[in-house]
Amino acid sequence: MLLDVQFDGLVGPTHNYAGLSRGNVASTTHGGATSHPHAAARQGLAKMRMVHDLGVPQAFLPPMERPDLATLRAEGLCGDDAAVLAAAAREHPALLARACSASSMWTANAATVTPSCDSTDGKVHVTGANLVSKAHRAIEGPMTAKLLRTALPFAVHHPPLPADGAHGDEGAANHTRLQTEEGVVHLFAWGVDNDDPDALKPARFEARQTRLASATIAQAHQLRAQCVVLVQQHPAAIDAGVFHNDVISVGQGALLLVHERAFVDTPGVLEALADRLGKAFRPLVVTEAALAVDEAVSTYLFNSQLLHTAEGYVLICPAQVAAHASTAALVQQWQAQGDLARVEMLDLQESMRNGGGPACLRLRVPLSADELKQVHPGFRIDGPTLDRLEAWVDRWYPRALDPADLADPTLLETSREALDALTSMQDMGNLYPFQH
Ligand code: SUG
Repeated sequence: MLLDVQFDGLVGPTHNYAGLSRGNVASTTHGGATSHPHAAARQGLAKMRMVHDLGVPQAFLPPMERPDLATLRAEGLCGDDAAVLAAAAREHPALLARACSASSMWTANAATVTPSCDSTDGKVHVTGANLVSKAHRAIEGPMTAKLLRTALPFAVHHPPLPADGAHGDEGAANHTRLQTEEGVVHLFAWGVDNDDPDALKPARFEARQTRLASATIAQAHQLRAQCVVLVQQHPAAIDAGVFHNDVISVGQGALLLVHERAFVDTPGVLEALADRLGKAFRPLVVTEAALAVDEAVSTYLFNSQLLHTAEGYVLICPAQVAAHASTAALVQQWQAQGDLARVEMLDLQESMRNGGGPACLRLRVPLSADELKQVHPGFRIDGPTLDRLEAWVDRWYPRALDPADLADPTLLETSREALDALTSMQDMGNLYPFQH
């Protein structure tokens, strides 16, 4: 049996809003606002506790070190850490913002993962995302690789795709694995095809995932051709703020929640999926009349976390879904007709203000029971670990943070002490460059 391990990003002590993600409405709206790292981390941990209590295996990836001094030094800033921070704040504020981004918390973008039962060599395959379309995210690659190699030592780890415009890869945010008794599908959604001059393109915002990146990963992971479905995101949806496909569809097992305007040819996509998955495939299609795409973006209904549990499908929604009449009615209807066993609402406001909902905060790693035993124990979550992590957050995290605080060398020092305490508490070894 396959277990969908949920690897959540643990929010870091310098969680902040820098308005760095053009095309992501929440990020650009909240740039410069005061953030609340302690509340942000506790909200993320509350979600992990809920998932763990539902009987779904939960794990986490520790925060990256931010500010990332290596990014600043690579741009020629020198001197001790305090001098580098001061020079960056004074002369290169945009660079400093990039080096401080909270973005590694959204682990749905960390990688694409294939379970061993779907690859022809019978191995788990992992490709870390290159995230080249955003400068503040492109710096995550090396640390992501280190974390995933440490957490999943038994998997085949592929290097990120080349960091060029042809291979823009955003990880699992554009990838969904569906399964019924009849078949398995890996649905790869891409936004731009540089090899096809006639393919539609968004007019306002750039598409982040290229077709070539999706196709290359499907091949490198040795997915059987009949399992792979490559589809184009609707350019109009990208222009309305659907910067990743997981803002407009979410699937798990036999169930797919999807907006009718998610893809260029949504009926064709559903037909291709039904062909492979058979009668058990259950698409729940939301029409524009029931919910406009921009309402899907503002509520993040489709970024809810869909889990297959012993009691059936459970949907963990951001609180915004309960507060909006149309989305509240939709989830009620899905529950009433028996598609969902349970719906939960969670306050994830601190993440939502940067465009990250419940599904952005987790990377699904489907493993066999035997593989799950080989996950590094320091990354696994259980009740006592959650208690320890909460106490650790309470001890180290600032309650409020303004963008100007990010250049404070004391904040860097305290954050490093916190990360050092985390790796020794979890017996993770020396993960961070500052520990070497
Ligand atoms: O890449 N926001 C992230 C949000 C990622 C959401 N992930 C998924 N949909 N899977 C992004 O746009 C904002 C950072 C800032 O502005 O401070 C940011 O990077």
